[in-house]
Amino acid sequence: MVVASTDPIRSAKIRAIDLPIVDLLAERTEVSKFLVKACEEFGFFKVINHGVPKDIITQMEDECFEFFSKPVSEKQRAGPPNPYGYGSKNIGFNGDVGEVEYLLLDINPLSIFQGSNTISNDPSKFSNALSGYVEAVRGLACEILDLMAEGLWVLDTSVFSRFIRDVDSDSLLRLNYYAPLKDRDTSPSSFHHLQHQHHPLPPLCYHHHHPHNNKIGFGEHSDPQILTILRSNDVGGLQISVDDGEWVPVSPDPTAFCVNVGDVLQAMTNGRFLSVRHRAMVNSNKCRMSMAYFGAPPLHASITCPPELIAPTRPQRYRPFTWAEYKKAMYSLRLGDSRLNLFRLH
Ligand code: GA4
Repeated sequence: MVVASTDPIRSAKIRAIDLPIVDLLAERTEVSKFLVKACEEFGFFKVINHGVPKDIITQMEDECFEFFSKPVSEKQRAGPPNPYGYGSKNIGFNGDVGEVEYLLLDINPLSIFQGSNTISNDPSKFSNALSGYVEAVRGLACEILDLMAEGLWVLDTSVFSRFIRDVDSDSLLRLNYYAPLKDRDTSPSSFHHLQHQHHPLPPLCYHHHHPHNNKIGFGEHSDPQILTILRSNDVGGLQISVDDGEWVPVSPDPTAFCVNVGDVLQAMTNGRFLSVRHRAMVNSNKCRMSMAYFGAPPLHASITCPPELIAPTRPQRYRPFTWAEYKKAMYSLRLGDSRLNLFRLH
């Protein structure tokens, strides 16, 4: 991949549309302008030269793989996900299902170690990997949010990042594991798709051919929080919904982070940035692993948009609300329901 430092936004072909690629080493004002454009047009972009050290990512991914490789009965010790913990197939509390196993992690520094007892045989190794990863992606999220505020000409450039820097931030980390369907083969004949071959294979990870598999791993939804920073292995599956209702696949890139706008950021930008619907499909042959950091406000933070983003031609679109109120709405609805519309003024 050629990196042109003067051109922070470049194009990666993903069949029908080009997903913006933001190079964080490019010139700051250029980066902020392009970030705004990407968020207004797509709500999704990839970030390269993000500064998160490779070993921090690898350590967390190794822990993730180790966990999902365990026997189900052991994984279940870390469940059910209410709201944190291990879950399989059931998503949320209102009957949503998907072909996915996941671990929802409370990343409050005080809870990190506690929670890791049921997740890992070496809880301090797990919690060290987790806190290192979370600290790095939180830093990246803050940097991106500050750049966005600059690009929007908002005077207080920390309006967005302040929430996720707050010690009471309700941010979380989600680890997802999408095993290829129907693959209960006993011969681990082909597993070159796995990045960490030194690990024992998880039970459902064997290579098989199901060319026309379009099972949904995690159904369509928008992310409720401020910003999502997603890292996946080299296996595709993420799709985003574009204007015309078409689903567009996002090509996997383990060296980049895929970033998307959440509902709260759409509200805080008075609807300028889009919280776009997306979903994850199960790959027919390979295991997909992803790690999503969701940057969220503290429960009692009041969510409003800065005055600079309101104009006679763009009146205030959402009423102020707290994150606690928003969470209540999100847990009472189905995964695919639109929550932000409940807070629309007109
Ligand atoms: C979608 C984004 C995050 O993965 C998540 C999900 C959460 C969950 O899995 O518990 C929710 C979903 C997500 C939105 C609506 C509710 C809550 C499942 C669900 C049906 C962790 C989050 O914050 O909201």
